[in-house]
Amino acid sequence: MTTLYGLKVSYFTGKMEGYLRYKEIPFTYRSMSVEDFTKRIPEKVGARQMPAIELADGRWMTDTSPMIDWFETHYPEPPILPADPVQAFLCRLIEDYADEWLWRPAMHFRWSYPVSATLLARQITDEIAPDVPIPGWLKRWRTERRQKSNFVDRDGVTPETRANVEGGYVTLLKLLTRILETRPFLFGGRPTLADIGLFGPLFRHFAMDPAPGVIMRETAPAVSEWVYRLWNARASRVDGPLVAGVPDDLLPLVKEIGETHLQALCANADAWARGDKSYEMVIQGAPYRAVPTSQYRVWCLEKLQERFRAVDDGALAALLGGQNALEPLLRIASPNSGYDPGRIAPFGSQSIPVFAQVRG
Ligand SMILES: N[C@@H](CCC(=O)N[C@@H](CS)C(=O)NCC(=O)O)C(=O)O
Repeated sequence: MTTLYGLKVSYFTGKMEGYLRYKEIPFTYRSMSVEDFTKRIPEKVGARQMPAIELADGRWMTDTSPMIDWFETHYPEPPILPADPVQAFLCRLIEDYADEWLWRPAMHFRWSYPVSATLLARQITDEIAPDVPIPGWLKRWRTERRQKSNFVDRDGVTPETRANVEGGYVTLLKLLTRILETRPFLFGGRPTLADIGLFGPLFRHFAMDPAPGVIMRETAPAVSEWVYRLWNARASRVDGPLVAGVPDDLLPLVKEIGETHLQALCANADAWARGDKSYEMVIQGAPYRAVPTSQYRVWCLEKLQERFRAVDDGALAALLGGQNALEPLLRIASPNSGYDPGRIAPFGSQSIPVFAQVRG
């Protein structure tokens, strides 16, 4: 049996569960213990991160994007990627934006607001560390401090960027509401990788956490409905057709990704090439400083460029160009992450986390 290790409040565990449930791939969920997270799983996969999967044959894997690609080769029907290569590329782009760019607002809304932080510190420690013999208040204090300092304070959230960090979430809700008013999922009648990618931040953080949750329920109920529609979707009964082509209502999302995530990927890849541990960037006018450089995110840009070049369709370049997203996608001539040269991800014991500098 496939065993998924994670936590019930975790961004990427939620993404993986959403995928496995929709595809009706049998699996058992196990809460990750502190021992799993800090020792057992890093020994198996390399990265200290969740989720991780142990297959029935004893092999381990991590990293949701390559894991989903691997499952797609074993459970191909119905495919999570559209047959239309332009739509498929947009799914990859939206997934990457959801995985990497929305991480910061998701962590900010969770850890900067006491109403969220208090609840989440309790939920996390109750699940990951029920038997650790130190007082509960100390476990919760340590968890809150670890998460806030690594993923908010040391990830560029400051008084100067806070409005941009929060505004990105509000913009996303507006853009998704327009799309979901006309169809159940981003590309039509069934989920694609675009929905699964967005599910990471939107389910376990933005819908479930108190501070962003109230914003979603009050201002974007169509998005709340989509979150739970996807959680309940099963391939054997949710099998509506996808739309033809790329509907106009998806274009503002591509533009938003070009202004935010792709700019950040370029700034990060430049810093990596210079050997800098952190970098500055201006996103939609907001000055982000001391953002930690991520080798993993250089790999993200490398993969996106590779996938773009594989499409070989002028229509895709025209679509991205029309939203100012082509230039940042291709700005860095050859991002060279040096990660996964043997193309063995999601397997192997050398996988890397998104941030190498996490403390605690
Ligand atoms: N690229 C990975 C990212 C996984 C990830 O970063 N997971 C978070 C929790 S949702 C984590 O374990 N972070 C490491 C930490 O907290 O130290 C994936 O797609 O699975």
